[in-house]
Amino acid sequence: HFSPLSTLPPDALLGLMTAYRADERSEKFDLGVGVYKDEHGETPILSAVRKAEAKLLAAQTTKVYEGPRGNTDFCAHIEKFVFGADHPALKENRVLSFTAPGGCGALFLGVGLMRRMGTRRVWVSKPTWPNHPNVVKSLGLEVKDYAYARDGAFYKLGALADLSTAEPGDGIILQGPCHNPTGIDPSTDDWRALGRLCREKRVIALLDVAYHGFASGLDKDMDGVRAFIEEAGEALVSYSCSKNFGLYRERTGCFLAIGKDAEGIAAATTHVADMGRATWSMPPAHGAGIVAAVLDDPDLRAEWEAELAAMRTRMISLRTALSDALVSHTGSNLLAALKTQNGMFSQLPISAEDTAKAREADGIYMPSSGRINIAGLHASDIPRLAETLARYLV
Ligand code: PLP
Ligand code: TYF
Repeated sequence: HFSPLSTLPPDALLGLMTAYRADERSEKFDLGVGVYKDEHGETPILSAVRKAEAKLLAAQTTKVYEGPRGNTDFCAHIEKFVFGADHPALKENRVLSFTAPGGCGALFLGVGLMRRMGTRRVWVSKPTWPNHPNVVKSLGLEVKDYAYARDGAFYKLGALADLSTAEPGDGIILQGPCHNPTGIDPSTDDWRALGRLCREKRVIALLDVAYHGFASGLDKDMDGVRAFIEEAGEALVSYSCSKNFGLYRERTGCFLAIGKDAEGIAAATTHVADMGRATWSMPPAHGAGIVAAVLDDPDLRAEWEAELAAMRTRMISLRTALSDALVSHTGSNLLAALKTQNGMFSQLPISAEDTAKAREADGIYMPSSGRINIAGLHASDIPRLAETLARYLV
């Protein structure tokens, strides 16, 4: 009975993770799946998270359902993170927020809501994180792509030219700070231009924020998103706590929307609740409870912010060292752009064929797109890695 199904190719990144673990060579480099690692090559539980979790477990009296929005205290914190604590829309009932199972659960709600609003096509950046087109297609919508990067920087003219052909009612996914896979982010002015375009063309945007705090800092990282919202007047937002709270497997995310009037948001709320009910019924509680416990307690919050800053600083220093080493080996200034990029990822100018060679011959694990996860490196790896990689980049 299952015979009509063809076999799908495995998820490239998850396959790479398994292959890296199975590789018995003593010298190997993991530039694959996007998880943060510390200088010991581990992805530890943040200390603020551990303490909040202990508090939560000690105080918890029941496991009964929280309700369709999940943890509303958590939701209120994420609203402030994204829109800013003083945003008038918060008081005017022009926002909605739901706890979701990870950033991906929130993405699913966002694209699902677009679909219910009549969207048939959704624009994604070229390149983008493969799960964006995956979610769009799984909901039966058509994927369109817009130019995104050129010479290591945001290609504003190309993006705006492609998007000028958008039709009213189309959707677009834009990534918040630390674009996956390029690390290239639009400037605040670029975000404004994108917001104006969406308003003029009546394109509904889903802003995907998965790396809040990994670029420049908690407040600064939202400048672009907030500028976009100011121009566009409305937006959907998917927010992930997987990376910035290190809560990956707890599946902790938030879906938000901001609109022009309370009526529209009230109606949208019923649809988001309906989609949640039809899929997971109620969102998971544990991760959201931890985040709320961290953010509710000034000491834990300060501790988390310091841990987040340490992750960010480490990534920036690895980025700088890798970029300098690659420039000195290749003589190519293109690789200097790595330093201007944000977050865990950058994309190297390498062919898919050479990524396979680098893996087989040199134990360098990266997906065929040439995306590298800089946060997977040790500082001591960089001289050897850069020397080996450079052979493929010149
Ligand atoms: N969006 C982007 C661009 C991502 O890179 C990720 C990464 O993991 C997510 C969303 C959502 O992650 P999760 O569902 O694990 O919270
Ligand atoms: O891009 C990454 O590496 C992370 C983790 O299907 C990830 O976002 C990778 C693949 C996937 C889900 C998450």
